[in-house]
Amino acid sequence: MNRTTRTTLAAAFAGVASAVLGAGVGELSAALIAPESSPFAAIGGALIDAAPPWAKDTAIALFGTADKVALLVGIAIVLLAVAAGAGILDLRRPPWGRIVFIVIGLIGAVAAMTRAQAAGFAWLPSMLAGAVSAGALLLILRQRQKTPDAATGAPGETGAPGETGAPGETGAPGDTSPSGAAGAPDPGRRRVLVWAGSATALGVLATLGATAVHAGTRGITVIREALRLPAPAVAAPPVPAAAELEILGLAPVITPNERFYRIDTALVVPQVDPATWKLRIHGMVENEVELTWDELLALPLEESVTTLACVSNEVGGGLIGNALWLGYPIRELLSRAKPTADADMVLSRSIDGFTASSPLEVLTDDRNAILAIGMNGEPLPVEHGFPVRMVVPGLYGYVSATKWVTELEVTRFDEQRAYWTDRGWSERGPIKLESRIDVPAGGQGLRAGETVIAGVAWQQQVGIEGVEVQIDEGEWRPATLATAISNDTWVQWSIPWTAKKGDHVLRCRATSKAGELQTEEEVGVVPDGATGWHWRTVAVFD
Ligand SMILES: Nc1nc2c(c(=O)[nH]1)N[C@H]1C(S)=C(S)[C@@H](COP(=O)(O)O)O[C@H]1N2
Ligand SMILES: [Mo]
Repeated sequence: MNRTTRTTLAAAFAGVASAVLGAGVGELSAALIAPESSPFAAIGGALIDAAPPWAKDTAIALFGTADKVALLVGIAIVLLAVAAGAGILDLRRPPWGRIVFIVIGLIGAVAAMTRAQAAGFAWLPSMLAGAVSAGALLLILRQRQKTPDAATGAPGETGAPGETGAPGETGAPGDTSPSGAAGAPDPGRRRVLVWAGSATALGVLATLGATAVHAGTRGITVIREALRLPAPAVAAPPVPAAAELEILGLAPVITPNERFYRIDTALVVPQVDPATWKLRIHGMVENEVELTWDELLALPLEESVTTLACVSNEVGGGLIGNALWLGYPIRELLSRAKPTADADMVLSRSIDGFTASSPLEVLTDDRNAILAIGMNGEPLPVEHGFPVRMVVPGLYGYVSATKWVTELEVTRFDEQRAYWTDRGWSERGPIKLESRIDVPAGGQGLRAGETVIAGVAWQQQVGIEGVEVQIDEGEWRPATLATAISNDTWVQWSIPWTAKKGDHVLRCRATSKAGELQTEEEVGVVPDGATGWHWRTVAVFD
């Protein structure tokens, strides 16, 4: 490796080190001021909102519910590559590398300020990150230019005005080393490496500090854990014992909170204090209504079991769960607000700016469309919308299940558009009739002999009449349904199978209580939910 290459690599390292330090300082300051203003969260959040319609789909298909981690890792990789480039740029064309860092800081600041929850100082962490990166790059690259004497002298010397005339400023990397011969040890480069290494270590420390601050100030988690839910005025009937088939590998009929899928656009989970939470019902109403947490808790709350499903759930996918919810009927609140006759939609808005469009009639008919505060006997988990979310049987989550909800605007479909409608998804999202095979697990070998095929089926608000199973090209045979909790929940099903040696294809299809047969036609999740029969192949051994 010749000297120019080594100097270039050292400059790239200087760029990366400066970025790590800047990002660490940015994250730490954000953790101290306001978590939503984290430079990473702000840029990531802006990217999520700006992403083209197919991107969410692809991200979920590739990474599932780890899509956010994947996004952050992606941002980090891109930033590190840009930072390495900035280091080299600053070596060759000072001060352009530093300008790159300042510009990235500005982008982060703008992103942070335009987030829905932006606090007054939202720009600060990103600007700090940009400024610290630029300053660090200047300091690190300067180490190259000091004469050996200056290096052993007072540290304050680095700011000496004479530096502007240093040889390094000419922009020719080969000329910058104070030591002449190629291949000879280069104390300037060594100093660059030492300073860059120290900056990296400091940056990592600051990032760890930010993590520690997050862990230490989990105020909302503490508040949530101290909460006691009021007893329901209307309790749900106990889940019938016959609703749970208890087959290994089959999704339990009630999904435990920690196994419940999570889908949202929030990179940083909104931290909403119930003490300051308020719901505002406004728009095309005769009376604006405001509701505080204490007022909500004082209302007669009702329990209901509802299966929530995501429109991005592929046939056979896991973006669906069933829980016991505790909440208050939205219909009662809307009857207080008195929507005007020409209103046909409610745009629910969460504290982070997400919006969902639900047909007004769905929120005013007699179904269990609720403002939920409890999930499976606990306050809502923070990532599932604490303290208050919506749950509406029969609609996909993206048009109904607003988490961290703070606003219901009564309006019209031809006047307002919701978050996902602007990104290519349908403005209405009734849940489609579907069924899924859980057992036997796909791709897994199976012993020949007596076994069982089992799964779940759902069409909220309608209910499931039956499920049929087909093995290879054989007859469709009716499965046995477990007892359904209600028409708003999925129902388990199973069918015995004498598995013979060889490869087999298993299919299932459901019929609804309205007499509809689940369609075989395979359509993708965009714009309003996937259809098709779920199938899987199994290899049966002796
Ligand atoms: N604030 C907010 N609420 C939201 C979303 C969101 O991105 N932000 N996503 C919706 C979607 S697409 C679904 S499927 C459900 C998922 O709810 P869960 O994460 O509790 O399973 O939340 C809905 N509520
Ligand atoms: Mo969703």
